[in-house]
Amino acid sequence: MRIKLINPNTSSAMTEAMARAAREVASPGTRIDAVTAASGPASIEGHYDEAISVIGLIDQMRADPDADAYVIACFGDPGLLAARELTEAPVLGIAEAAMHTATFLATSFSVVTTLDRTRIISEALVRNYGMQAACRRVRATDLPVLELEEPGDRVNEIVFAECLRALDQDRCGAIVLGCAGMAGLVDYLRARLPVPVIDGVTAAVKIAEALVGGGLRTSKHGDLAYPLPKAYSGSLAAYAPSVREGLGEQRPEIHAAR
Ligand code: 5HY
Repeated sequence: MRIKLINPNTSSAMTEAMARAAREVASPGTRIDAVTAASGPASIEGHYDEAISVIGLIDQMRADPDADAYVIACFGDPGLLAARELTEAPVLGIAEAAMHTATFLATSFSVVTTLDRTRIISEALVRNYGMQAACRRVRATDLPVLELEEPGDRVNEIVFAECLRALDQDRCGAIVLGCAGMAGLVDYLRARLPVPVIDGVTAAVKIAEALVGGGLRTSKHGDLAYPLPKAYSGSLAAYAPSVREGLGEQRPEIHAAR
């Protein structure tokens, strides 16, 4: 199977680190196609960055409509439900994937993320995903996302220290890493922490394999049905959902409007 791993920020160094982590856990028959958004923010550190990043994400999906599954490799899960509307292939967001994975391994977890404003956004995701009962706390390290591009000793130690505080103060049973750029820190942290450390990129890849392997597809009933065909105007006209015919029903396709 082929999993399309899309980094919605424009850091190719971060994409390469995520691709390495994803390939390490992928099953022998799985190909990871990792791509970086061609347009959008250098890093995603707020609601505005997230909103704008969705265009670069959609561009990458439209450029490759036949992947077996898609992974949105940003902890804010930007555009997750929009992306699910566009395809029947499973689409995984790394925050959702990581939080669910944590609940299979522990009764509680804490998230360790980057900036304080990201902490607030992650807390909203916790509520959105119904994870309040399991998530003890979301913790910020005050590390900007791009400092994780080439993590060195300083970054490792800052994240590790916050994980230790989570174990000590939150009494959590697992740690969820709250940034795609932390995928490369997993081995360092797992070697030093007595609890499961969950990185969303690898969690999402393994869940994608399970869903595809189990023959499961994204629902096309209700709100995840294909977007309704209609005109879009101005600079976004090319993103208008259109209709492809001939499959027994008329349905918009992610590649139809290219
Ligand atoms: C991420 N930002 O995973 C997020 C998370 C964060 O560019 N990739 C980003 O720390 O805000």
